Amino acid sequence: MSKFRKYFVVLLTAGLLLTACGGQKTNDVKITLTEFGFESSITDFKAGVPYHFVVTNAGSVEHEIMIMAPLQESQMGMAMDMEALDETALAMIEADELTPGATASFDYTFTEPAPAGSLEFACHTPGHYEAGMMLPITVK
Ligand SMILES: [Cu+2]
Repeated sequence: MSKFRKYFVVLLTAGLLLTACGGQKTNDVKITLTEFGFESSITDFKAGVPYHFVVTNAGSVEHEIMIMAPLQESQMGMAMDMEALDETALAMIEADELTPGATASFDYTFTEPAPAGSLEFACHTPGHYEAGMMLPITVK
């Protein structure tokens, strides 16, 4: 191998490593919960990108956050099975970790695109979703 070739291989390897690291970059998402709504620093996400969600409850009662499909009218109200609901969530932080003033975090990478209307942040503490505690998001 000539000197030039060795140099080229080193450059190529360095380039690949940089590209790999670039792909691993985690994006912080800041979310604030109130009565009754979500504020999020990002609502348009990209599939395959790792996100670090930092969630703060700025309200005065317990809240939770779930990433899931919007509920149908028929699923709302008292008949809702909380455990079945939890299983449909892509990711969540339960209410006991989000007491008033608390901050909790989780990491999540969306695996597939979600067009407008198919995914949202939602709080399913009884009555909150019905009070409007949801925020539509999209994934490209
Ligand atoms: Cu809530």
